[in-house]
Amino acid sequence: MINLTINGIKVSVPEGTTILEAAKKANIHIPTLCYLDLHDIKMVNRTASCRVCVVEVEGRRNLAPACATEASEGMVVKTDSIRAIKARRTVVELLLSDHPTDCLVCEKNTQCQLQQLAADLGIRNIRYKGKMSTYPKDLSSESIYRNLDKCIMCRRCETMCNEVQTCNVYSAVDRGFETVVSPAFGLPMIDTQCTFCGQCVAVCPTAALTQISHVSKVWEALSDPDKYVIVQTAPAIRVALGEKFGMEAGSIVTGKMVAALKRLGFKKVFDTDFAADVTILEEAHEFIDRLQNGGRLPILTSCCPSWVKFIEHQFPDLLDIPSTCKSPHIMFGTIAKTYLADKMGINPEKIVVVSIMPCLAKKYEVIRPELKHEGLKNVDLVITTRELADMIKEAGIDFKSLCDEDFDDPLGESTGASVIFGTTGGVIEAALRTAYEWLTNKTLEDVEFQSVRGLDGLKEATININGQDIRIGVAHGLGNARKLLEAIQRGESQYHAIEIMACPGGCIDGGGQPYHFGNLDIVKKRMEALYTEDRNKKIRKSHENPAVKKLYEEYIGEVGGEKAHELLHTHYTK
Ligand code: HC0
Ligand code: SF4
Repeated sequence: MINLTINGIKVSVPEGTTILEAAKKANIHIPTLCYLDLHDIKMVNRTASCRVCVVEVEGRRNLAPACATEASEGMVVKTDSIRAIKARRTVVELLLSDHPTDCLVCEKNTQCQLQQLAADLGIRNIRYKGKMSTYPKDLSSESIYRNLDKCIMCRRCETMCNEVQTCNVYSAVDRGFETVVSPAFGLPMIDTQCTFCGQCVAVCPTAALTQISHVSKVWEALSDPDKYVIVQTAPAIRVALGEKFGMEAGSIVTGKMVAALKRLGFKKVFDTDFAADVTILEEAHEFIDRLQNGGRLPILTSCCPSWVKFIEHQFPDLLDIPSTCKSPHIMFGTIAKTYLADKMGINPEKIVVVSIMPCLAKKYEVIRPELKHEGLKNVDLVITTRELADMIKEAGIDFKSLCDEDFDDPLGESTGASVIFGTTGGVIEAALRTAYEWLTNKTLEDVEFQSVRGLDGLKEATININGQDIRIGVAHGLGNARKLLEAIQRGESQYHAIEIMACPGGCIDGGGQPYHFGNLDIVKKRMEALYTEDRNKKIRKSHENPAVKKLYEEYIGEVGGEKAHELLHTHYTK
């Protein structure tokens, strides 16, 4: 162990510990900006580029960045000396000297870590006046808005994209003041291998990276008397939306969310979970068919659009292995514009389907041409959890005091299996609940598969079905997915089925969720809340959902049949 003194307090830490981590252990706060430690998903951004965390170390002439300086035996550190505080203020003023000061109308207003730091340090004027950068804004995609004038070169996006997601979209280009973090050759995002996972947006401390907002289009649709605007909510929204209204992380706000959506003027409020149950029927059927008829294994889940884009770009030779199922929210859109439209006697052209998603890739997914049905987009508009919170605030709705309301019928009925889609491991757990019963004709008593739960990047389970060991793999985070795909390419994969979600943690930590800036305890609480929702459901297996059974009886016919394929399945392109 190493013994050092920080602000007069003696601290013992293991060798290799930084001053920043040692100070944390002694409950001493050193402000940081570029530094980000997402320990559970093995991402640490320690570029030491911002120098906000500088501290005084006795015997050293220069101040040291606490995030990148290891503690050593007998070290005496001062984090709160006048010299350290003054240097920190200067650093922040220099950062602000070429930063736009349009905070009042900034996308990140009140959520910006630079703004918060300036407030914490009591900065009231900026002594330096710098040249301002004027980069063109990148609005090329449906998902990600890049405004490099607000980039502070923390490089978190680069670490996230290159090391965790292994997509290698960003690197630092140019020199000196002109240096920016950008795709190669300054390409617009739409022309890169970006998967639109939004994880770079989730870690950006300022508004250099944010989402393309579709809020005004939703308001327009809601006020159009010729439109019939319905909404569906993804599993992960209900356990995160409350955070935007000051509620504890992991608060389950399903009923309040439904009530708020009704007040916003949506004609019907439905649940993506209903379609997740449909997905399980189709996916379990496809799995059993491949298993029994010598089809290509492992089968890969296909509900995460960012993951689908990743395999299309990076593993085009493996496009025959993902399930052909559309994602649940796209299935929902198809069902709404066919079955529901018929049932309610509404012209599908008048129906506007809005999805509330924790995800930025869903914004891109809905414009994929192969996901149109009879010339109509399945889903018209996607807004994120953050955008929904903005709308609720804009409408003046007192979210916390709302009384719970129920989803509408028939596309609002769901099971516990579908709600856990929102967390890593949940889709495959839901599929196993159904596949086991279909293959054995026995009741699965214990529906909880603990080994596929939790935040480990790669997880596995083996379940014996009719004497055969079925091996399951789970990966979240695209870097982990890459490992499983490379094993498949080498012919070394032992799995029969694999679930992949692009975002570390799954949708609960999607790029459209409330910002947590590295506090993975929040993600764990959202995860726990989904498992609580599952336990609270009367029905916990997708194939027992009565509204889904009725959909097949009245409209689709056989699971995996011709109509099911026409409506609920898709294909992939290189
Ligand atoms: Fe997900 Fe989904 S679970 S991708 O994570 O499968 O975004 O929450 O809505 O479609 O259901 C996201 C979350 C969804 C879909 C579902 C799947
Ligand atoms: Fe990389 Fe994902 Fe950001 Fe695209 S959205 S640049 S893939 S981290």
